[in-house]
Amino acid sequence: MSNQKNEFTQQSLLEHVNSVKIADGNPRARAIVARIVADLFKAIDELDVSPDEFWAAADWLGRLGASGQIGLITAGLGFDRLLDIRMDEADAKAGIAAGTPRAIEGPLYVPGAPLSKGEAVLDDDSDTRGTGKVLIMEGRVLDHAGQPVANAIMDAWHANKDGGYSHFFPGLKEFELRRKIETDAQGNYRFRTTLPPGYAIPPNSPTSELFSLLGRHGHRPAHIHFHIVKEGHRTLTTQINIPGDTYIDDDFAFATRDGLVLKIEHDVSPAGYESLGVDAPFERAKFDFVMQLALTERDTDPRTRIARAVGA
Ligand code: MBD
Ligand code: FE
Repeated sequence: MSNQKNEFTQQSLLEHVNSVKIADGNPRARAIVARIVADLFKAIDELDVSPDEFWAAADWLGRLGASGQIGLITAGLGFDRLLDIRMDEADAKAGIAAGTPRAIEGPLYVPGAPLSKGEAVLDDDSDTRGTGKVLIMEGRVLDHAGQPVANAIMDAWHANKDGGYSHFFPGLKEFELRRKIETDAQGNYRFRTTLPPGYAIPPNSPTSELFSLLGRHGHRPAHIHFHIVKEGHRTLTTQINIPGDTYIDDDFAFATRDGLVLKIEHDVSPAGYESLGVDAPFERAKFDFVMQLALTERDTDPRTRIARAVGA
């Protein structure tokens, strides 16, 4: 009898890849990888993927990782929103009051922004100041029962006039257009900034390469991100959208939500807003954020999504 131990069919190779081991490893990791490998073997066979197609994809993945754009692709292919939908479903099933709709963190949150009490000027050190309309956003942070949350720490961050975020886009200052605001005793916050434009994925990049193959655009409507932390409450990660944007219902990252589009009042008088550096009529939006009750300590984790996942 000839030794056939190292000869495989597609099926026996798959079974071997997914069963071979010298130690238990991590059973959860083994189960997930086994499933993904099985699905990919199947896709390659059913779609008759050629070696050139496979190796072009492998090259693209390598370049994607090196470019730091994995978080753009996860968002653009709907995975970030999928995770939010699943969390919404889990809350509904468990009867947990929803609060302000969650919206994806995105790949561009940076912890450590300068902190101020009650109010902040996001655009005070930014070249973006003066390039667009002034927006003042104000309101309260409330708990699940509608009570004010004092001393909550709110991070707000957004793009500059060119759609670029500090830390990721050349030429911006360290925490430009990123601030932390601590709510006052009544849960109030307010800030001034320059209304941001939308965002577009970088041209000539692994992300734009895939999007052009898919015949898709890489635009997000104008938005501002928030991350709100307070002990006893579930960390709230969300975004608001600026109404009227061309892409308001066509976000490449699927992050926009109907409940998060601001209602903007035009030409508001600057009286009472002098501390925010306004001396002419501006755009104002009132918005209250509602936090969910924390059920576990992990719910209150203040870190970025990646740090939370890998313990950094
Ligand atoms: C962004 O500004 C953003 O918010 C997301 C989710 C993805 C890419 C760029
Ligand atoms: Fe963004």
